[in-house]
Amino acid sequence: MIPSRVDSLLNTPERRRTPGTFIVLEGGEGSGKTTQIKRLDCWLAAHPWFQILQAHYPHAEILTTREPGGTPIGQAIRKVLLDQNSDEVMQDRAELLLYAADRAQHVESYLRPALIQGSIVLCDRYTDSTVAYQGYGRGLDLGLIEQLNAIATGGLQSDLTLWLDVDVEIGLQRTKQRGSLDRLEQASLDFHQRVRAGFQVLAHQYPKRIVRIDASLEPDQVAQQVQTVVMEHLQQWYPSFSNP
Ligand code: T5A
Repeated sequence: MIPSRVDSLLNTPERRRTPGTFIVLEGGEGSGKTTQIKRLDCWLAAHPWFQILQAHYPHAEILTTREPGGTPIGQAIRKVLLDQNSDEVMQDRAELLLYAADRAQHVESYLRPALIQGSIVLCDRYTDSTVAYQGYGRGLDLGLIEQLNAIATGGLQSDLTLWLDVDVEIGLQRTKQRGSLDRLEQASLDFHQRVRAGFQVLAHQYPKRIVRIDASLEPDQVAQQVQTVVMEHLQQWYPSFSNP
């Protein structure tokens, strides 16, 4: 079969053209992504491996960001997307396009420049969230989403995606305990079950890029799994930095 233009865009070995490393945390509501990104940031910054990276790339930093809302324009889009008090019902395709607009802005103005200067970028959600939420959750056409993701990212894929997997009801319970729920968190249990099933399909489809993490455990145990997987990958990507 001749690969489509979208296939060739998505298969671009983008990370080979940038010295940095792009790690994404994905998962359903309350899966602990924000908690684990903060921990991973601190752990990497204190790791001797990072000193070696900085010796090679003096401008390299460890940066954390998120979607939606990783840029000032993205923050305005995030407000519209998550507003639970709006009287107007947001249409599914409008929702999809807003996530794509946020991503296009994020990739060009923040992610790509950071990766070019050698940074390690830790991102809370990326393209797989759109497939899981708007594709499997809302039922929008997966081919359309794939095309839109390719346009929004210009082919920039994560080097590694950690899928923090937890039972939907446990995740939602965690978010409820934290306070009021946003527009997406208020969606039905069925919706969130379909989102989880979507992440399962993606992890099965892309076993090299997406690694499942058991996020039902205590935060320390989840962090331990995350660190193990990240270090294994860093050693593969930067073999000359091994055993610092
Ligand atoms: N979305 C996003 C789409 O529909 N399409 C897209 O393309 C994209 C990019 C984003 C929403 O947008 C949707 C998905 C989302 O609905 P958000 O506010 O960024 O909105 O929502 P989340 O990413 O889901 O962020 P949350 O903060 O709700 O969840 P996290 O980050 O996964 O969880 P965290 O770390 O904040 O933890 C939640 C609570 O659980 C506790 C924490 O202390 C906290 O109170 N906790 C644990 N408790 C027990 N055990 C553990 N292991 C725990 N880890 C954390």
